[in-house]
Amino acid sequence: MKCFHELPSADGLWTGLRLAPDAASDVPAADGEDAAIVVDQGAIAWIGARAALPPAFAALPSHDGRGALVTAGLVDCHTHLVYGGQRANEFAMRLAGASYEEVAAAGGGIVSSVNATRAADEDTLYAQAAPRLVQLLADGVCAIEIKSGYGLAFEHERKQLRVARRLGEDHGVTVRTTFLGAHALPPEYAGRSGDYIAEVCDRMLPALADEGLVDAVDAFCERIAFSLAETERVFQAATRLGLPVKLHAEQLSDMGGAALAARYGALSCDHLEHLSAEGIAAMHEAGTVAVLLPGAYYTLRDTQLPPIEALRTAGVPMAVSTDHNPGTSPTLSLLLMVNMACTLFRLTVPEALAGVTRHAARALGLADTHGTLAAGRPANFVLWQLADSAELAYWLGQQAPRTIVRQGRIASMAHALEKSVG
Ligand code: DI6
Ligand code: FE
Repeated sequence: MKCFHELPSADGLWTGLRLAPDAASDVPAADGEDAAIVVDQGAIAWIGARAALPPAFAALPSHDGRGALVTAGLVDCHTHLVYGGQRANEFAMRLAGASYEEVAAAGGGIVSSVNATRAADEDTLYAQAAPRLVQLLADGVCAIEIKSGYGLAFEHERKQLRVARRLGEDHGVTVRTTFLGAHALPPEYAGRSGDYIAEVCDRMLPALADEGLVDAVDAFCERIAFSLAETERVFQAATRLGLPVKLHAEQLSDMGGAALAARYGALSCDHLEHLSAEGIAAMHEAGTVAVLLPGAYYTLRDTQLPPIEALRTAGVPMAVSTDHNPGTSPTLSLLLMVNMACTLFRLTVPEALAGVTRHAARALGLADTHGTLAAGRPANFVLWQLADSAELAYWLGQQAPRTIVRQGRIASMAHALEKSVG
């Protein structure tokens, strides 16, 4: 595979584009109008209706988009991409009737991935995660969150986060790392969750943050994971270090985690099948994004839908993500999640598309640089050979032809775009 830095530059004038609804934040061009984008030194220098192109740009080398639909680069705002092994055996157990909680109680679940992750060295973890990242990126993803949480001990959490950073550098993709030390209780701390939380807050987090490995802090607040009080200790530790927080909240039961997270100004609360009216109000008040994860809902054959209509009415921004992980959401297609968010959760197509662009960027604290197209932002956009933006949600597990511009480089060219020097 070509190293990212050897890929062709996207600099120049991109023409023959149709901006997808909601794709751009400051563009006068109407949806569907013949639009153009100027890329200069890896950033968007101008975007708008072709007819309004400033003459100074007209003579730049041009890339003919041939009528392609354009969206901002997609953002996958919740993944557990770096781990050892896989858990197909649990899939079989669940098919035979075992619940997620029963699988965990039988020694499976998160802890089995912890064992495989601890056993793998950094290069092995990297080698396993890199092809997964490549597959995710093929859907047009330009920014991704990667959580730790399968190490659950300092050196193993560090290993995961270092791999996440390396993946971002090598593949030219924006990676936001999230420390999820409070994901599960490691077996060596059985019966001593308070001691483990102290280790997470007082040793692991400060040292990892000191190494620049932590962009945000997350916890799993659930009956099978950590209590509300333990979660709050993690948030206090993050706040002391000036790090933003997020939370796996109300997935299996209503623990009141979302309201707690909102009190700490959380970037996002994720899962939310059992979210209460109080949680919604608190999230709205705090500007916290609701991250919906239809892959986990589907895999667990959950029947409790997240309160979509109430979130919509309250005006809480809704993001959609893969939650890629080996236990409950082994998917590597963000577009499949767009489809499922519509089909299973009844999001409208524009809501689901905003969920993997604008709102997903906001859930990562990247609203100023990712998720919409505007002059001054890094050039992250995707040209889709599709007639209608609804096709981004409609096709079920099929790859539409696409040209991906990521961090100012042409990362993939699914059809032959003409490049003529003007
Ligand atoms: N929520 C999830 O969906 C994953 N972790 C979490 O906190 C599941 C992780 C796993 O089962 O390995
Ligand atoms: Fe998750």
